[in-house]
Amino acid sequence: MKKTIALLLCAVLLCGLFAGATAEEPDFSCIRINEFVASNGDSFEDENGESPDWIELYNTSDKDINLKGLCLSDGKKTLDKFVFPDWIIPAHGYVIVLASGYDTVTETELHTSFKLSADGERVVISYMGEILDIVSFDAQEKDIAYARVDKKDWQFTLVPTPGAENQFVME
Ligand SMILES: [Ca+2]
Ligand SMILES: [Ca+2]
Repeated sequence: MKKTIALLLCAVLLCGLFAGATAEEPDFSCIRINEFVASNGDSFEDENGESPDWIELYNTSDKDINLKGLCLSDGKKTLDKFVFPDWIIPAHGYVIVLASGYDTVTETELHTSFKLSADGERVVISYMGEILDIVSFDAQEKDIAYARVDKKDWQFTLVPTPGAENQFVME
């Protein structure tokens, strides 16, 4: 009888573990805002041949991450202006989001409902109302990217690198 109870307990515990595993929250702590251009002239052209502002995210981890549910915005007031669909960011790889105002997702492109203001505002990523990364910026010049140097610091660069490692060139 004791053995049966012990087995039952084991079964209940295991079920609990599996239920916990399936309900696991995605871990977006390894996703960073890495670079953006808030006044795009010819630093990036989308599949319509247009030149929307763009935001680059970087995955600092060794794992591919599905960004589904991650939110992107241009301010803290409304965090979920753009919510990622099923979309993989590769391990140590990049995803470009187009701040075009079109609010559409195609096979290859993500377009937000908002644009970035060249006069300055914010880029924010969040999940379930919790801000994961935020960058505030002042006035931006055409085709000059604002790019992350390290965990804390950002710099302007004359060489925008959408989808590739940031480069810092100012002359
Ligand atoms: Ca805006
Ligand atoms: Ca880059």
